[in-house]
Order: sequence, then structure tokens, then C-alpha cells
Amino acid sequence: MSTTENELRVGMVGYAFMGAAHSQAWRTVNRVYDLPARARMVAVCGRDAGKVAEAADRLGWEEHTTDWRELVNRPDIDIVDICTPGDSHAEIALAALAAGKHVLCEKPLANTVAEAREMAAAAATARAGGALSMCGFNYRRVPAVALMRQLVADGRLGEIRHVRASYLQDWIVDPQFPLVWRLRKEVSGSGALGDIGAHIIDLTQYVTGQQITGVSAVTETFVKERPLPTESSGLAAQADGATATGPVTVDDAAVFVARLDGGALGTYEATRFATGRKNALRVEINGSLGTLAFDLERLNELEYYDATRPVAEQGFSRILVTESEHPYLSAWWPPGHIIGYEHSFTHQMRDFIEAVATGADPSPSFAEALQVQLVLDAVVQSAELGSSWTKVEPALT
Ligand code: SOE
Repeated sequence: MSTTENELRVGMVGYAFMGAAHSQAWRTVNRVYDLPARARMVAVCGRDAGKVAEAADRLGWEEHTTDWRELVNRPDIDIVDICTPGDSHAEIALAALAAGKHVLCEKPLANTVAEAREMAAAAATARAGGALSMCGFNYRRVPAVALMRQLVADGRLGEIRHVRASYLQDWIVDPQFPLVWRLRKEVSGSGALGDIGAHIIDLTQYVTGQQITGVSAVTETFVKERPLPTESSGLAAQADGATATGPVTVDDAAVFVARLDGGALGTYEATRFATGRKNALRVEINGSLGTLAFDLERLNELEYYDATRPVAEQGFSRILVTESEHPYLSAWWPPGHIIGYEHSFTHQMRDFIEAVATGADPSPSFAEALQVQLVLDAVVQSAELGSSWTKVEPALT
């Protein structure tokens, strides 16, 4: 550990939605888990001096700055946490890794495969010098999801035949919703595909231990022109009331079928146009011996169908994932006392701190996140070619 004794000093870049989620997790993690090192929230960085000062105060950071280069080169920073839009992930991560920092980067890893490849290569080089890196696919850290992976790995579903995943939102159904950064390709890389499709790609590969090898996809941008936004650019942004508009340059929805390398067939749907579905992530895995299903809106539960039971007793059962035997939960509440969305980030910080403090490789690594990026890229290519079957390039060439 390149730290002061038992302390990991964190510098975070970006402080909007994900920055707030990460801050809460950094604040909480040492109060809940007994870890080999304590996270200390040293400094937060943002472009606007006034706003970042307010954010530092509100989110619990000791200091603030508008200069991310200065932040990533500070000798008193051990971990750089990147919570900015995708267009700056590569630049910040590469500089932080070159400065010997451990790096946690929000998903998707980058806006292009070329950037993701460079980041994965830099992470491998930095690893040799002791710097670790991880991509923030937080839903892996929902206890029910981690349990699902354990049950699949234990062979409880037998041969995996189907992977069925959807991530549905509706925050841009209104054509008057403004052209925020998530709808501009030069900032976000892609639309629903990279923002939420990346989550279900990672999550299904994590749970099944299988990788997507090829896809056939359709994508659509239903509303092609939107009013320009006011200064606020979050998920609850307002149009500025003027008549000026701009083009939407990303997908609103992406739907694809896939083959996985263990023989499973996958169906995937990521959309911001599922009216009424606010943040609905569902994954179902069907195997020769049973089925497991997860629904983020009921994240403390797992549905399980055990086809090995006597026929007269078969049926879907509900596992309430709140026992201290379940992943991550021994440090939280007594059985039956549920947890929520923000806990997935606390668990993410727990795993990252543990890895950094012990020198173990954290997961998902930048190499794993590059593989997700390659799937995203295959989806885009397939859709552009009229859904033609597109193989996922190997991550290692
Ligand atoms: C917006 O679509 C968003 O905040 C994603 O960027 C997050 O990754 C997802 O967890 C919730 O929705």
C-alpha cells in the first residue's frame, strides 16, 4: 500500500449523480465494514469553482479543486475515483495511472474501444508497479446478484440455456425533455446502450461466467431533435424555454440477441422509452436444472425455481436475501431488514479498498470492462449493418 499507515486517501473527479452516490459510499464504508484500511475523502474536483465548493461541503470532502491534473498528481492522494461523463474517462484514468494512483472509473469504461484498449493496457502496466484499477459496475454488488452468481457457479441451474435481460427507463419519453449530455454522442459515447445496456451485459456475464461472442442488434432514436437544456443537465433537467433545438446523436433504445461462449442464448433490451419503467433492471437465467430471476425493484429478493425437487413440490420460491450468510450482508442489519440502491456502491468501495489494501486484483478490471466495450461496439456495428450477425472482437489481440 502506498498510503499513510492504514489510510487510503481518495480524490474524486465529478460530483453529480454518480459522484454523490460514490461520496455516500466512501463516507459509509468504514463505518460498516472492518477493513484493513480506512478511506479518507481528501478532495473533490469539478469545473465550476463555486459549485465544487458547495459539493465538497454537502458530500463530505475535505478540499476541492477545479484542476483534475493537479488532483491526480497530488502525493497525498492514493485513489482517484472518476465520476465524470465518458468523454473524460480515458484522459483522467491514463494520467492517474501514470502518476501511480489506484483508479476506480465509472461505467462504461470509455466512449470508444480504442480508448478502452489504451486504458486496459495502461492498467496492466500500472499493475506491475502496484497500482490497481477497477470499473464501477455497481449492480454486481447487490447481494442478491452476488448470490445468483454463487448459485450458478455451484451448478444449481445446470447447463445455462437462456439469459434474458432488460434495463428499462423512461426519463426521456417526453419529446420536450432537453438535449442533456447523455444524449450527445461526443460526450456520452452512446445512449441507452452504453449507459444502461452496459450494466446488463456486465451483470449477465458476471452471473453466468459466460461471455458474449456475437450479436444481432437493432437500435433506434425515436426523438431526433430536442430543445437545448438549461444549465442543469441531470436526469431531471428542464428545457431552457427558448425555441433552439439540437440533434440527438445517440440511441434511445437498443435491442439485441446474443450467443454466449458457454452455449447460452441471450436476449437484451436497453431503453429510455419504456413508459412507466423508471429504473427497471431484470435478469432471468434458465438452466437445465432450474431458473433464477432478479428484479432491481425488489433487490432484496431472488426468484428460484428448482427443477430437481419432486414434481409435486416444484414452483417458484422467493429467497429473501437479507441473511448474514448472504454476500455483503453480515455487516448490515438483522435478517429481514432490507437494503437499497446506495448499498451497492458501499459494497463496491468495500471490495476496492480490500483489494488495494491487500494487493489483490479487483474485479471488474479494466480488461473486463474493455470486453464489455467490445460487446457495445459489436451491437453498434450490427445495428448499422441492418442487424447482421457481428462477432465480438477478442479483448486480447
Ligand atoms: C442514468 O441512466 C443512470 O444513472 C445510469 O447512468 C446509472 O449507471 C444507472 O445505475 C441508473 O441510471
